Amino acid sequence: MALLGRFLSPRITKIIGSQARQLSTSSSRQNVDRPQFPGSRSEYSTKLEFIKPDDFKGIPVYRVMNAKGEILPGGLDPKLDKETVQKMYHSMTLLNTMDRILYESQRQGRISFYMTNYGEEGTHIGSAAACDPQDVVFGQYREAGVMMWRGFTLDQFMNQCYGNCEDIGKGRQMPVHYGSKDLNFVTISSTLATQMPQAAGSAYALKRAGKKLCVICYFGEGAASEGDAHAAFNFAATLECPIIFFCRNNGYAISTPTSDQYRGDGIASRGAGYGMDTIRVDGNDVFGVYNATKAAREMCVKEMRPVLIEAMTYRIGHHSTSDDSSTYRKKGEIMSWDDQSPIHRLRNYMENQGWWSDEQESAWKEKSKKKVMEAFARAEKRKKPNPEMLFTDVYDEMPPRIQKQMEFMKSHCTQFKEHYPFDDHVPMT
Ligand SMILES: Cc1ncc(C[n+]2csc(CCOP(=O)(O)OP(=O)(O)O)c2C)c(N)n1
Ligand SMILES: [Mg+2]
Repeated sequence: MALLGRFLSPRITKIIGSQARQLSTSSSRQNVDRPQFPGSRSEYSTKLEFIKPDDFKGIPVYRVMNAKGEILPGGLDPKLDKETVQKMYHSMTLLNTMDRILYESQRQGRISFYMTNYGEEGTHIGSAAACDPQDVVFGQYREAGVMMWRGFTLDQFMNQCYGNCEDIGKGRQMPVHYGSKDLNFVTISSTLATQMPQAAGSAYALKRAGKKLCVICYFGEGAASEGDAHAAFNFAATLECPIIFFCRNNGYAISTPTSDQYRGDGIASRGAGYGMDTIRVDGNDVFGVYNATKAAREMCVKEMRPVLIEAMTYRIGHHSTSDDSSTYRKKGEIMSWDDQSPIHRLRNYMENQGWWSDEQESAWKEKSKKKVMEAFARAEKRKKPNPEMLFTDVYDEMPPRIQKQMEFMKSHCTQFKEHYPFDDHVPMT
């Protein structure tokens, strides 16, 4: 070093000196013999030992309220005001009523398809209430309650399911593929897990734009087996994106129970592997979900990093109207979960507070059913979209080849109009 110093400027000597000191500290670190491999943070061991998943206790399920609607000792009551709690209850029960009517309407052949949300109302409303309305939502398909909380109206739900001319998506999507730019809810794409890398990218964009907002990305435990889920987790973790990955673990991916889906401790156990803070929560405890999401949001927005929430719940309904769950699960199993319904729990809480009574319940039941039936009747009466809508909105200006196809469709349908009953459609131009 002294010899080198004679040939180098004092500044360079100083830099080399500090590097030499660093080297000697790292070699003294080497003396304690810590692994220096890039990509891990651990110690050496001479024990030939495999990590056994069963050696770990399962990840606990965070909850604050029991089935009787009582706040547990040590549990944090978020102390939401009466209006907010009643709004939560109204949304959860209105969602139930809407589900019943739209499910029946599919059975009667009035709409082509439907998916109910029974049993999962607590995950929707608890998480939606804890987010900022400007936070961007990416859903899977079973998150109608989140939209309802944000203000998607019964008419908007019904118009989408009927694919009528008032549908925001202009009747181009299957029922339940909702979306709303106004409500920052990205349109559903039910090809499993496609929303997840998109959500990570969107969170990265929010970060780059310096927004104090986050993305909340919902997905089922079944979708978590898709490659896209892993890509999304890793992108979000390495790029430190403000995103809440919200897993609705409802026990099934159509007919496949969780016992056949994975061998680890649910989805939460994967979070730490990606370097994400993670919590597992009782999805049937709306306040537990609220507290967990609120804390997760704060971490995302303040510290700019992703968080994983696994909300444990149960899918009470069939997967969709294309499924009959009686072929793969017992009625008793469903009944036992019905007793743990997030709706009953919240109602008990409200009654304990003196905020709800049997009279209020029956008045609300009647009122909410009427609201749903009226929206349903309005949606059914509306005309179907103009068939020309099939060709619009992909390009800002319609290219000549698409124009040609549209003209062909119009003349074909006019020539063979007896085969194309367009009377209940908005007329073509
Ligand atoms: C890529 C892809 N594969 C398969 C399907 C068919 N599919 C639709 S929903 C579903 C199960 C998803 O289960 P989960 O993610 O747990 O959500 P849940 O329906 O329970 O809410 C499957 C396999 C699909 N939509 N996309
Ligand atoms: Mg599932």
